[in-house]
Amino acid sequence: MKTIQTTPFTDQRPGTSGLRKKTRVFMQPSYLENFVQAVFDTVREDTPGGFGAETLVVGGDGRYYNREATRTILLMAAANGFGRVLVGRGGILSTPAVSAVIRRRDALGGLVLSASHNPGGLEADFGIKYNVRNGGPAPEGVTGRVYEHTLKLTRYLTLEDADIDLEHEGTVRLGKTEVTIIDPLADYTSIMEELFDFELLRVLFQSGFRMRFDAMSAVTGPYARHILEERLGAQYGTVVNAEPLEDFGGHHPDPNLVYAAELVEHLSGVDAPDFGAACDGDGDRNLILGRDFFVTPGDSLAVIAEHAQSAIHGYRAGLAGVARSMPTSTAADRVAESLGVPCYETPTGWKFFGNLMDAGLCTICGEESFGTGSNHVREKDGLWAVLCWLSILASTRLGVAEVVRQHWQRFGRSYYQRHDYEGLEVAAATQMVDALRDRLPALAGIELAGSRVARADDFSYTDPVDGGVSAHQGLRILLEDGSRIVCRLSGTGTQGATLRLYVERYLKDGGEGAVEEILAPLAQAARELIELRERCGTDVPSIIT
Ligand code: G16
Repeated sequence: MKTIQTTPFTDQRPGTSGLRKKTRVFMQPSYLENFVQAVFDTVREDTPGGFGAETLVVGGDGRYYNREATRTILLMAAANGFGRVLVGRGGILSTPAVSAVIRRRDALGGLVLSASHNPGGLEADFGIKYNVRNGGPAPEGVTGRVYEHTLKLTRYLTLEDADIDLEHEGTVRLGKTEVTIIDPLADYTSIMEELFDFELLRVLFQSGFRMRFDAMSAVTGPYARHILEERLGAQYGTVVNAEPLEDFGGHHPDPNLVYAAELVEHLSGVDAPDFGAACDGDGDRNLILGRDFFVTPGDSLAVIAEHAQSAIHGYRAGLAGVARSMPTSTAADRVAESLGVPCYETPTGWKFFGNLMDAGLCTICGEESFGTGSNHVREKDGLWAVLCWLSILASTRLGVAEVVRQHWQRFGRSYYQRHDYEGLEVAAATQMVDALRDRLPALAGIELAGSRVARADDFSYTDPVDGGVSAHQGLRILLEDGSRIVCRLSGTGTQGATLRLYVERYLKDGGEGAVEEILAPLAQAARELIELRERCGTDVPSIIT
């Protein structure tokens, strides 16, 4: 065992979802080690019995530096006295699979190596986050303490280098620690089999139903091939870009209309498959498409909640509640109301759903950032969403567009867009948001986009389970006609600042309006209100989703 002297880095405060930086930043001597040691020091404070009887799970999305980081962590976990470490073969585990393994194997927690939907490679992004015993991302109380530890760290613990074979399943010893290389697919697939009626889905594929799943050269390739093609009998070749690559084939593994353009193109025209889907780098986000039809994440959440009890085996007992992040469209609220269950509004970040689920308050939850999930794990889960949709299509015998149109007919439609302005200068962007925050009290009553501001506030969340307060979670401008503008800075970017402007308008018009037209006045009002051009020199979004 070696004790290595180190000095703190001052930039290791976890963001929306762990620590994300450029890969080269992580590759600096001691950078990864310091953060991991800070996590272990924090977690040890909450583990009075020490780590000797505890299990740690380690896995990542296979991006550049995944393997090296995994080896570093294994040596450190052994030096820090963990009884057992479970690692996905090849260092691979999708983010929902890490959550599944933690829960099923009663682990203390896990380290997830991923920068999610951000590109991978030496010149791209890397990330790490700690998940706690419930399988979900560490709550703010824990990440805040991790940050404090990073600021005062003077040493980290590791072992003499050892040659660890990550490529074959089996168990080796590192000092007193048992390291087991596990099949990355097994625990996750078992959970999917418990939740979904695989026989029903096999019959769907036998009936000639065609789909295309784009794994974006990222971690879901092996999972989707195994479940969709090998277990459910989808035609071989249904899963494309199925080989996880260290640089995701040079692509941006973010499943939206821009970065999954090839899939969108494939789903257009009369010969297109019935159903299209994609997942992101680490497998927690999803994109759902019908033939010439895009399902917004807010609608996807609402439709899954609407059909869960009748169409999905694992939810036949009904839902305890629904939850969505504040900027996510309000479509799910209306479904929850019709089901007679509560709908919780949380800040952005999956970690906020964990407490609700642990307390049995919420079964299904989702976010505008292409994340949907349920209490089967404590992460959002891309393939789970795909299997939900397949189950809904199998049980309703309708197409994707028909399912959504029926939803709009019944509940009305939330026209919704998110406009991202990337690469802004950090100081200018921060001042811009601060300035709007200062003006919020004066906005009530003013005319905006053909309506009047009913209320404007800086969203603050009080966790209904532990009473914890998370303030400054996004500026909300609520109009009298039910429209909303939300504005916040991203907490997952690795370069400059990204402003997210979310616009929503609810209409009970059967849903046939043109989204751009309906939302253009709100989007323009949002840009003007925040003085985007004046303060940041641009008002052209980098991407609209
Ligand atoms: C993470 C979080 C999500 C959040 C998303 C975007 O997703 O887990 O809860 O919605 O980032 O966050 P932001 O708007 O702050 O960039 P992922 O898929 O990147 O882990």
